[in-house]
Amino acid sequence: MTSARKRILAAFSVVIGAVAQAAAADPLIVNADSRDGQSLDGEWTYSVDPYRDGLAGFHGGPVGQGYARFDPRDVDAYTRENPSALFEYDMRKADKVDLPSSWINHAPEMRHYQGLVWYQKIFTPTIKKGERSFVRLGAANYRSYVYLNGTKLGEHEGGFTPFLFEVTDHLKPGENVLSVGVDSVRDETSVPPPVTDWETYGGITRSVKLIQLPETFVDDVFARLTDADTMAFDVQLDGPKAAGQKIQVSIPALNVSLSGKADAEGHWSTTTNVPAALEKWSPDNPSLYDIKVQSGKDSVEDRVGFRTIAVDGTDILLNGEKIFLRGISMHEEEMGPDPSRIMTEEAVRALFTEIKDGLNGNFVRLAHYPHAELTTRLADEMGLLVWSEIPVYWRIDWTNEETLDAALAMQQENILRDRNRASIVLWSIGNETPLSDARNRFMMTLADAVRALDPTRLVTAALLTETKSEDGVLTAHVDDPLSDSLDVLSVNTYNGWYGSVPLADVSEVRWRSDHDKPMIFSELGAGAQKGFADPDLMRKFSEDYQAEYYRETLEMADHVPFLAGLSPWILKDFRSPRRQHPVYQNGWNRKGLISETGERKEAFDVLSDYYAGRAER
Ligand code: GCB
Repeated sequence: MTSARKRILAAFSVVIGAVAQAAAADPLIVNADSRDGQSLDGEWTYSVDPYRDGLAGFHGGPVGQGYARFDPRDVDAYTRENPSALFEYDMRKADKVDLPSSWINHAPEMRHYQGLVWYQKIFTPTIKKGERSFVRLGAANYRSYVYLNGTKLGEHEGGFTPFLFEVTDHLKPGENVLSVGVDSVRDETSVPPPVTDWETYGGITRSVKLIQLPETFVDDVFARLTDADTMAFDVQLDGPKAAGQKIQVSIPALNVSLSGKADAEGHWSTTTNVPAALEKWSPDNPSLYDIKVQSGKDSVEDRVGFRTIAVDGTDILLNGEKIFLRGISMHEEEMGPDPSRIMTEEAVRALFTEIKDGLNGNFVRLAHYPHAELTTRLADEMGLLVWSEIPVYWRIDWTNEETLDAALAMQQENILRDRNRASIVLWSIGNETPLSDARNRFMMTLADAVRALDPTRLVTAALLTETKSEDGVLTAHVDDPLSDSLDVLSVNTYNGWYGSVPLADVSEVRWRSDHDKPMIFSELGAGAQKGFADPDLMRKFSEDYQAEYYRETLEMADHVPFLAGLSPWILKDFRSPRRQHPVYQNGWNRKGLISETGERKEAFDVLSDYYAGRAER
């Protein structure tokens, strides 16, 4: 376990006012995008290192000088002065690329590369005396090794959450060299494991930023409703003057202005009555408020919505009222023939508009890992309820403590990044995990950790069920032992596509649950290649089959009394290396309701009409 990870996990034991704080961990820098500093996006150079020579010598000893791609030296200038020196790389002369972006589109030969790639960025910072500086990476997939001017800052495991290092003492005036080795290869102990059903997208896939802050700064803010009448704020300061420093929270549009003092740990919690003027956030009225938290020389601003989410028996209640989640699942992949996970605002807006306006949806499942911060911010702004998930997927190494640590760390990084997003209503702790005692223990630990960090949202996981004949009726029984630890039961169901239930029988399947809890169909779906019409034979992969599958399955959904929503699989065809049918797939999972370029398939209208009807009920 890295020392950074140990510090992160230590944070779980620091519980103040029932909400775990990031106090004991490295600084978090909430709402980092809004902070002063310098973008390190744009031009970088890169060099592949398939034998990982930049991590160790070939006999296992220290890295040889000739292979140390994290070394900031100008190799060309050095060899002019030292003609006998041997270097087998030169980062300054290496190919240039624009980051953030997965490397799969850097060059044709990178398309299927899995392994270590070194990146280098040369930049000149503006150093302000007395300020602290941090290098923050929004995400790099999967394991990162970060160096500044040849000094190792640290490592990070996990492809979808932000991490940062303080560089106050490492920056120098003039040219600085940031080097990042990113290794996309995962092993059996990783989260997710090596086998998934999506493209790995190795590389630095989210923005890199040099953040500059006063010596003592506002590190974390958690603003939310704890019940219909109470607005609560937790603020965490970081720095030598944190203890006892004054803190002010204001929301001008609501006339909220609160102040207090940080305790010895730099923490302050406060509550106030919900102002009468508050318009609660909902998909129909996604009202956001400017909030400012000021302390000493620092202030941080955000736009935050306030709402409650709860369950009552088999219902989900948003702001106290029953809501049916009209959703769809989505991978983090932009539309177009050749995506490389560049999630610009335009790219996310295009996908969300298809959900909101095209499908009449109010909900999106961001599968199967934390998506970009920009994405959850746009969900806040556009009015989509969000399911946010960590990649505890399929065959996890349940008995391995380090695997559990990795999952806990990812979950913490995700929740602390996003717990001010009103759109997020469900934290999912995993997807389709095979039953065992070890799995139950692992997942229950995750559920407890979610509640310690954020007791204001619902915990769920996508579960598996079997459909069997009971007294001559096809019956699916929700009996996963994890159910007791979840607020909302979610089930992936593919009768009519996978398994032996014929499509014509799907609408007859009955659902039975041992729990008085809401259930969501977190997945259902069938593949179709856009343009393949087959009305007579109705073969799989035809648009006709997919549309019929939706009609049958939605009819089944209508007979489930405890169903509180759906997020069918999936909005858009997405890249998946395990899908290689040469006629229909060619590396794409075809269960999208739109093709990879955004063309709607027949089933799109089936779901859109169904949701229009559901919205009326
Ligand atoms: C599932 C998985 C999802 C797959 C999907 C499929 O159950 O959760 O990741 O992509 O099925 O298409 O088979």
